[in-house]
Amino acid sequence: SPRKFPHTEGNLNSDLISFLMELAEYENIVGRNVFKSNAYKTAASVLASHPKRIASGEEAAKLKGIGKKIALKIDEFLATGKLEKLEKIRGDETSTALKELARVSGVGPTKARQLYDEGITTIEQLRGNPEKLTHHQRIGLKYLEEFEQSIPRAEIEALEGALRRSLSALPEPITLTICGSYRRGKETSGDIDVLLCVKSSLDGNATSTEDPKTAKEKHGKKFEDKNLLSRIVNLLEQDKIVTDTLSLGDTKFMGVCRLSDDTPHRRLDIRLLSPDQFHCGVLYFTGSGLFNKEMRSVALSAGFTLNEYSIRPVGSTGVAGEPLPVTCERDIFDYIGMDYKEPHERNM
Ligand code: DCP
Ligand code: MG
Ligand code: MN
Repeated sequence: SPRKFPHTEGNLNSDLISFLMELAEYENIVGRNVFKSNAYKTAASVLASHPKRIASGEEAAKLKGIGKKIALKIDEFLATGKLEKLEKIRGDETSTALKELARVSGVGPTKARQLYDEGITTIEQLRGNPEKLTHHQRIGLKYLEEFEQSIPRAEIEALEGALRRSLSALPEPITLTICGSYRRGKETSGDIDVLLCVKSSLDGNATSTEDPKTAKEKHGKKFEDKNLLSRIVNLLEQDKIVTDTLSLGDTKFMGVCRLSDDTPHRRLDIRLLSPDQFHCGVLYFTGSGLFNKEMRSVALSAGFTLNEYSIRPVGSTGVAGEPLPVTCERDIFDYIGMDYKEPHERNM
């Protein structure tokens, strides 16, 4: 999602949270070290939900998710009002260029470095060299400023109505759930995450010449109508909701949408799931990313493996078994012995 820094205004530790998020961004884009980046993000999220002002590194280190190295940085910041490491990073031309290039949707740390090595250091230069970019990255460049604007909740509500009206023209019944930060109750979002659920024609309706059981084993749980998602996207294009496609597969769409001519273009993600995958899909797609990471590790400790499609027991041999039946999100929490958390309690 395009916004890199969470809303921290008014938080008691907002100054600490923002330097940690700046370090997280640096480790991700410049350092290309996801582990270090996640450590800073986790520390920032821990402080964001801490009810008191942190007075020392020692006090911070008592919190789960904040280690010694970060505690030392907190001490330095509290004593001097800045961080030597960040001052250097801010003055470094390479870091500045890489971060600038990574503003473009589809340009990750590796692509940014590659462009930089080819002498591209600014967005302006990128605009002059579109041949260096993929289709996704060109669209990202085209809507750069629009994608960086956060989306008010009311706009997503209106879009939800428009999507439902549009989808009602399809012959098959389809359920729509908007997930992501919107479902977690956030007042603004970076993009729109739509989960669609359609009854797979593989259960029951065996019109294919291939034995359904064989087909399922071969392809996993997929839709017989492979064109369903592209039919959906066509419909949304006709109805002037979808304006561009970044990528389109059988079950995943990444693209661009717009509520009206008076609102900015917005990033839209759509996933199409079968009913047996729906609740694991909603859980995953609701996030937050850090919450998912935490929940997956609780699941593993309890002997389960959890992903966006299913929860499966892990046997003593380490081999995952068959997906367990799931009738609601709560079932997944129950399996792994975790207290149920409402979506708005998953904002870590
Ligand atoms: N997700 C995840 N791990 C990732 C990316 C995504 O677990 N690496 C899951 C959790 C996210 C959800 O997908 O909440 C949607 O991803 P987004 O990037 O759209 O993130 P959010 O919707 O949470 O925030 P934003 O408002 O920035 O879009
Ligand atoms: Mg989102
Ligand atoms: Mn998204």
